[in-house]
Amino acid sequence: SCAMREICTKLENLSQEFELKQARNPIQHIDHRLKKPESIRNKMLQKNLPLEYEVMRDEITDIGGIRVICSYINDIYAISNMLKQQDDLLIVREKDYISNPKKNGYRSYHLIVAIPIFLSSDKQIIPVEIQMRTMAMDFWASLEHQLRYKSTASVSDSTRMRLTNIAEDIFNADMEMQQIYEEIIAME
Ligand code: 0O2
Repeated sequence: SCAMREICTKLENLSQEFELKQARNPIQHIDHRLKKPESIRNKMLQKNLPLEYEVMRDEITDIGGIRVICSYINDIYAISNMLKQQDDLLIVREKDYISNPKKNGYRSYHLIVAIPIFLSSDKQIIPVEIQMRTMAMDFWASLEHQLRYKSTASVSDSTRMRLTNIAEDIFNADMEMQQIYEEIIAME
């Protein structure tokens, strides 16, 4: 939670700077959550990992999770590049599910960063997962998460296909909005 707080502060600083310098803020909002012990346990079991503290510390990199909701797709890459330039952050992993969506249609940009946390007697390097997506991608992912991803009930192939098609439509809408925005900016 310390690591998550530090990264949230970094994102809030960027957001405030944008607010001051530019006519619009590419960050719509920032959410964060700490993964519940039950979810950590389930994830370790799913990955066939032994339920040991050291294994959890090394393998589960999204105990602290931050979600950054952006206006346009290009904003996501802009924010991610800014974070990558911060030299106290270590980039552990980058997963671009926007350019390479998951088979079910899931789109989002994931960055796992690690940050040093200074405790009373030692320094720990703690990972945090940052998920960045547009408002439209977030709408899909939030509902799909409830409907299918976490559900034990089986979902038919045709329902899966419908969800994938909606994700594709949403991506096309995001691209179109981005284009409209760029056209309007170019006219100013
Ligand atoms: P929760 O409840 O959101 O925390 P890997 O690192 O590749 O071994 P991992 O960590 O599953 O495995 O990586 P991945 O695929 O990048 O997924 C990380 C998180 O992205 C998930 O965390 C979800 O939050 C989100 N996510 C991934 N795939 C989907 C998807 O198909 N639909 C939705 N709605 N969200 C997805 P958790 O821990 O699985 O779940």
